[in-house]
Amino acid sequence: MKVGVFDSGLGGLTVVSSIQKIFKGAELFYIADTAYAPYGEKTPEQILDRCVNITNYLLEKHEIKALIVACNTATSAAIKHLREKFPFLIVIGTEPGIKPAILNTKTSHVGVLATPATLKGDKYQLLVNKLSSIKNVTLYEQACVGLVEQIEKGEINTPKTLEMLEKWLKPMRENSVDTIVLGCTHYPLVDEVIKKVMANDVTLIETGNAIAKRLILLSAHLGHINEGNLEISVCHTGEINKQMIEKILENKNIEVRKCTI
Ligand code: DGN
Repeated sequence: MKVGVFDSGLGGLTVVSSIQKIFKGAELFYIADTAYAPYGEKTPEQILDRCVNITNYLLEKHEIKALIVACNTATSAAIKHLREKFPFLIVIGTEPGIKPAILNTKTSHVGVLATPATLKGDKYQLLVNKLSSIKNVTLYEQACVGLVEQIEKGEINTPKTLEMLEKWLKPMRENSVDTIVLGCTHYPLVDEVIKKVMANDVTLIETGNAIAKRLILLSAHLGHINEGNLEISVCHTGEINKQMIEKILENKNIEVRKCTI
């Protein structure tokens, strides 16, 4: 079962990691579109353009049967169009786990961390409106400008990252937020720092597991007979952060190639 996965950088590997844990028959082809990161500050048209080019590349080179947009920002800008343009593909997007957060919170105060593009997108607003009838919850939304870049540089527990998170999380900590939605696939990589700053037993909601389960469900009819495999390609001319990749996937034997799309 050949599955293409992509993100604007290494963040989508958090989704790959979840898939590898429960779907052993997936042959994964991951594209880290680092040259165009961060998507969060691009226009919807620019993001859509990249998504279409990457999908065409994955289809031509690897004949994928399913595509995972492992990026909230790209899902918001492009998922509808990708489903229309590639109707023969299983296309799975990523969206902030607002529903599990609403169901989890005891204080009815929920934090949402995401990129500016995700929070501004119609898709996010529709999701929030749709879920507002479940329970009356106050949302503390925070656009984390610059956090993706920090993570891509491997600056996880550095004073600058800590300072950024301290500023964004302070209102949440002071208002009894007990559940925070990680609305960007990069953010699980700073989960420990977020917990440290919150200084309470905050629950963090990420989406990798839900995506992995959805992939298994939607692809069941295709049969999964192979062993599973992972190939990582990075669209980037600079140095590749191999250490970060190994850390996310808890594996030191990963081959990483460069590609141009
Ligand atoms: N991992 C992407 C997301 O989930 O939105 C980051 C997007 C970006 O490049 N800022």
